[in-house]
Amino acid sequence: MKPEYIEHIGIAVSDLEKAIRIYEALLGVKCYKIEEVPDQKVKTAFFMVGQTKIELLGSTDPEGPVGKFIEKRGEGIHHIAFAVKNIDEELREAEDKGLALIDRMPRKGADGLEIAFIHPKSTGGVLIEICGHSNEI
Ligand code: CMX
Repeated sequence: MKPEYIEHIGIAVSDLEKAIRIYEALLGVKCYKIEEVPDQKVKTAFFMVGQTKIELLGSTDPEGPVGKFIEKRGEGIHHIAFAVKNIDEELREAEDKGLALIDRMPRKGADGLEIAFIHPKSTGGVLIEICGHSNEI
């Protein structure tokens, strides 16, 4: 994979409003966007830290990926997302290298990005997201 930079770090939280207040105090910046992603069963809140975002993930459904994660493992770091130039090429390359793709094709994620996930069982227990490069921020 040829990651350009860490696009965001996703953090699973059980109370999104409370977590927004904590991260605004911690980072000294305001949350710049709150967005629900029905497909992922999450409500997200974003902060900019340099070129990297912190993405707080509140679950909207206990059976969704973040709801199940919090139920099993509690709050905490949920995934690391890398920005790449060509997401289709990166997915093909990751599969050729034996990584377990959750998504064989990119899908629409939060903040206008094309995203795809790689299973934590093939990456040392860390859920990896790859994102189409964004020049917007
Ligand atoms: N990081 C590390 N391990 C994780 C994990 C995560 N984020 N989520 C689940 N796991 C582990 C579980 O602890 C469990 O481990 P054990 O087998 O050792 O108990 C194993 O993976 C299976 O967990 P599960 O609860 O049965 O969950 P599923 O297999 O049904 O799904 C996963 C796991 C990763 C495939 C699913 O969560 C997924 O597809 N994730 C990608 C989508 C996503 O996370 N969306 C939310 C973010 C959206 C956004 O950023 O916009």
